[in-house]
Amino acid sequence: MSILSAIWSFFATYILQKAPYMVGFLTLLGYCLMGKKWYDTLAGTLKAIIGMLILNAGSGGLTSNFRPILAGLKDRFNLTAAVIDPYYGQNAVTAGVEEVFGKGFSQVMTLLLIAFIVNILLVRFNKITKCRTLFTTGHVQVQQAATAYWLILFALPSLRDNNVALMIVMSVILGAYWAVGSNLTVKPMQELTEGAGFAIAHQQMFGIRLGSFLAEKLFGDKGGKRKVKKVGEMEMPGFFSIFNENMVCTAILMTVFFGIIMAIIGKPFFVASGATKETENFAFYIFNTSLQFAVYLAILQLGVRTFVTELTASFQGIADKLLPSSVPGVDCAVCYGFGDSNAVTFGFLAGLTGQIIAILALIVMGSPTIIICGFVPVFFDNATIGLVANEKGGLKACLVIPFCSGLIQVFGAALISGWVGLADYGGYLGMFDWDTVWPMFTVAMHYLGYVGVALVVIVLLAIPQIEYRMDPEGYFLITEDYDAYVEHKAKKAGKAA
Ligand code: ASC
Repeated sequence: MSILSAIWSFFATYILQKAPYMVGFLTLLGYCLMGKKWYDTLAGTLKAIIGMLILNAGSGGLTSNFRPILAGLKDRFNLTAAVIDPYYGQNAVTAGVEEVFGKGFSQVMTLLLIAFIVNILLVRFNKITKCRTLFTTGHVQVQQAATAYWLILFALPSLRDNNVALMIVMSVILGAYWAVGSNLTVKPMQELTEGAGFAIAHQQMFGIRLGSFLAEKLFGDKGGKRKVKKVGEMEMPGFFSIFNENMVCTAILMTVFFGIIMAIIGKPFFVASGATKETENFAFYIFNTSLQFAVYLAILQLGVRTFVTELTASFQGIADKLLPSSVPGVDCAVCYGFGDSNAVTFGFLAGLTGQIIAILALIVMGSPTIIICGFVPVFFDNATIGLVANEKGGLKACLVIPFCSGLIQVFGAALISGWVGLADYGGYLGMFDWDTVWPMFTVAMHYLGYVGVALVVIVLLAIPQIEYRMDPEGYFLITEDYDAYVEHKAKKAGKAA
C-alpha cells in the first residue's frame, strides 16, 4: 500500500501537475503503445518534454516581465482592487479559505486525481458521451481546482461539513468542465491548424468556441458571398509594410502601449521595485522591456514547433488503443505557432483596450469592486480568442471580439469576485470562462442547491451531444482523419447550396 501511495504521490507531484512531464508521459505511453523502437521513443519523449519546457520559458518570461507592470498600476494609484490573474487568484483562495469557510484545501491532489479520472472516463466512453479530449495542463488544473473550491463552498454551505459530498460534487463538475470545455475547442483548433491534432485545455475554452462562432456569424464570408481579409492577408503600403513582420509589429506596438503604461506609472515605482536603477535611462529601460515581448513570443513559438508533432504523433497510439477518436488538450499558447502570428498581438491589444475601458467604467460608476488587469488573462485569453476569430472573420473580428472579451472579463470578474468575497483577498482567477460560465454555475448552485449542481452537470454533458447531432458524420472524423473531414464538409456545403 505504501509503495502504491508513494508512486501515486510521485505521479501527482511531478507529472500530473507539471505540464511538460505530463506531455512527456503521454508521448512515452503513446509511442510504447505503438510499438516504436526504444530509442525513437526516448528521443520523442525528450523532444516533447524539452519543447514544453521551452514553451514554458516563453510564457513564463512574458508573465514575469509584464505582470508586475500591470499590477504596478494598482500600487501606483493606491487602489484597493482585485487583480485578475491565476496566481493572484490562487493566493487569494489560500489566504482566505480558512478564515471564510473554516477549512483549508489539503485535498487538492486527491481532487485532481478524481477529476482527471472523470475526464478519462468521459473520453473512454465517448461513443455515449461524445467527449474527445484529455486535459494535460496540470498547473491550470490546480488553479481552477482552488477557485472552484471557493465558489462551490460559497454556493453550497451544507457541503462545508461534508468532505465526501464536497469531493464528489467538485470532481464531477470539474472533470465534466475539463472534458466538455476542451472538447468545444476541437473544431476551431483543427480548422486553425489544418488538422494538427490537438485541442486547448486552458481557461478560455468556452471563449474560444464562442469567439470562433461569433466571428463566423458576424464577420464571416457567408459561404463565399463576402470577402474576409485576414490579418496575414493585409497589404500594408510604405512604412506600414514593416508591420507584416511579426517581430517588428510586436516590438513597435508593445513599445507604444507599454511605453504609455510605464510612463504613467513613472520611474520611481520601477526603481523602488528594483526593476531598474535611478541612474539608468528610463526611456531606454521602457524600450528594452517592451522588446522582450517579441523575444519571449519567439521562444514560445520555438517550443511549440519542438513538441507538437511528437505529442500528436504519439497520441495516435493512445487514441488507437485506449481512448478512441481522442486528441490531447494542451496549453492555449500552443496555438500561437499556427495561423497569422500578428493576430496574437492584435487580439491582445484589443483585449487590453477593452479591459482598460471597463476598469475606467467601474471607477466612474463607483463600483464597490475595482479590478486591475492581470497579464495572464489579458494576454493569453485575448490573443487566443483573437487568433481563432481572425481565422473565421478576419481583421475586424480579431479586433472587435477580443475587445468585447476584455470588457466581459473585467465586468464578469468584478461581479463574481465581489459577490463571493474573493476580491477582499486581492485577487481572482479572472480568465474568460471564470468570468462567464463559472459565475453562472455559481448562481445556479447558490440558488438551487443540489438541483443547481445537477443542472450544471446536465447542461455540460448536453453540449457535446448537441454538437454531435449537428454533424454526426463529421464529428469524429475531424479528429480521426482531417482531410476526409474537409472533403465531407465540402460535400455538405455543396448539397446545401
Ligand atoms: C495560465 C497560467 C499560466 C499561463 C500559461 C500560458 O492560465 O497559469 O502560467 O496561462 O499557461 O502559456
